[in-house]
Amino acid sequence: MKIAIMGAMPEEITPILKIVGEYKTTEYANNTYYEASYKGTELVIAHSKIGKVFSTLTATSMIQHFGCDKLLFSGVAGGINPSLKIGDLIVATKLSQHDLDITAFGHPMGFVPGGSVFVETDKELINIAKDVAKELGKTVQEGIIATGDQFVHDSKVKDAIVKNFNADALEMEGGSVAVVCDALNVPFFILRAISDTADTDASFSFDEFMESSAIISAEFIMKMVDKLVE
Ligand code: OS5
Repeated sequence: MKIAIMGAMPEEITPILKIVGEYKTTEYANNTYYEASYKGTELVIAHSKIGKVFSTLTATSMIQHFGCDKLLFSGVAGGINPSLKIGDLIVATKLSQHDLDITAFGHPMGFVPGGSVFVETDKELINIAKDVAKELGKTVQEGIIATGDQFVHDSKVKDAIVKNFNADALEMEGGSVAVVCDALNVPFFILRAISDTADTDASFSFDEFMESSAIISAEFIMKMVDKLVE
C-alpha cells in the first residue's frame, strides 16, 4: 500500500509533515512531493496549489508517477449547510463540479457527456473515518461537496449551488481529484474542516480560521492513516 495525502495550500499539509517527521523531497511536474515511510507504510504528501487544474495534475502524478493506490485529501471548505460551523469536519459522500456548465445544450449543471454529475467516494474509507470519529468522540458530518474554480463569497452563488447540487460544503479541488481517482480506480477520501460560510465575509473568516481548521482536518486524516497502516 502506498498512500497519497494531498491538500491544496501549504497550510493544509504542513501539520501532516510535522506529524510524519522525516521525509525526502522530490520535484516533479513543477511541484514538490514529500515521500515518507510512516509506521512501515509509504506515504506521498503534496499540496497541489489552488483549483481544479492543479489538483488534477497532482492527483494524477501521485497515482501514475509515484504509484499511490489510495488517496486522502485534507483541507478546509466553505460551509453551506447551516448545521456546519467553523472547525466542523465534513466527509464527502459524493462530489460535483458546480461551475461545469453546458446547460445551453439541455444538460444539467455539472454534467458533460461521458461524465456524471456526481462522483462517489470510497465507502470503506468513510467507514474508517466513522470509526476514528467514534474513538475520538468527534462528530463528522457526511455530505455532498461541490467544487469549482472560484472562492465563493456570495450568498446568491451559494444558493444556486444548493439548488443545483444540494451541496453541504464547497471548495476548489475535491471534484477534480474525484474524477481522476474514479477514472484510475483508486479509492479516495475527501475531508474538509469549515473555514468560512462562503458569504460576504468569507475572506475575513477564511483568513482567521483557515490555519486552525486545516490542522483539525490534518490531525483527523493522520488518525485515519494510523488505522490504515495498523
Ligand atoms: O484551495 C482553495 C479552496 N479552499 C477551500 C475553501 C473554499 N473554496 C471556495 N469558496 C470558499 N468560500 C472556500 N472556503 C474554503 C481554500 C482555498 C481558497 S483560495 C485562498 C487563496 C488564499 C491566498 N491567496 N494569496 N495568498 C493566499 C498568499 C500567497 C501569495 C502568493 C503566493 C502564495 C500565497
